[in-house]
Amino acid sequence: MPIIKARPFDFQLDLDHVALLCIDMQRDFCLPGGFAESLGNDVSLLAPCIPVIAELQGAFRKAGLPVIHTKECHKPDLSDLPTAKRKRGNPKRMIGEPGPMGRILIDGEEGTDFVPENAPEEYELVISKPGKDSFYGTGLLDYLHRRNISGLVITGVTTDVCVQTTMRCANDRGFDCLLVEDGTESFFPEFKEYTLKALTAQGGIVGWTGKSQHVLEVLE
Ligand code: TIU
Repeated sequence: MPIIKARPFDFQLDLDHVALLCIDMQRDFCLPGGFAESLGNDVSLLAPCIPVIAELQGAFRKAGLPVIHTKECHKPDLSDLPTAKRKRGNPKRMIGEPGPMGRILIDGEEGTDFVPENAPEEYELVISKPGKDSFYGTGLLDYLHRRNISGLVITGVTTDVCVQTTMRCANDRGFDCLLVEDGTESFFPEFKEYTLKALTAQGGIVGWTGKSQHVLEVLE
């Protein structure tokens, strides 16, 4: 089985049972005028992972391996939005309110869609999720079981929020997870560093982290 150099030790990439998971590469998080900026974040901090994820997506597609996309969003009638989440952070624009890219974090709006560089192909699975955990309120687990997937190469934003939450929840559901270090970013660089360390401490208590270069080498 192909081996990827990783932390805390090598990761076995089982090419028959692996998928690339791209978490929330949405305009609302990555571009000015979106939800993340309305929470006071500097969205330019997320930019470095966009081309890295694009390259990984290309390599997975070329190898015929599944690429899965998540987007954090809510129904237009807000029936899946807890009041606590709507009010949290006292944002300039609350979820559901109009912004420069449509209603903030509402499924189907321009801002909720993916940045063009990381957009899904028509045939790829897109998971709309109301929370930070990609399994909560979604069909992700069923899909992974149906496809017989046991390993996830994880990318996306932000490292310490939706990415970390999803990786912990995937680990509890029995998946071997490799988080791509340069394929994820945070609004807080120190939180990214800390998260990578926390996930891999204690002999990989939650999983592995590794560089995109080593994943690409194996896929080629
Ligand atoms: N605000 C922030 O850092 N992240 C989120 O709200 N969602 C994701 O991480 N995708």
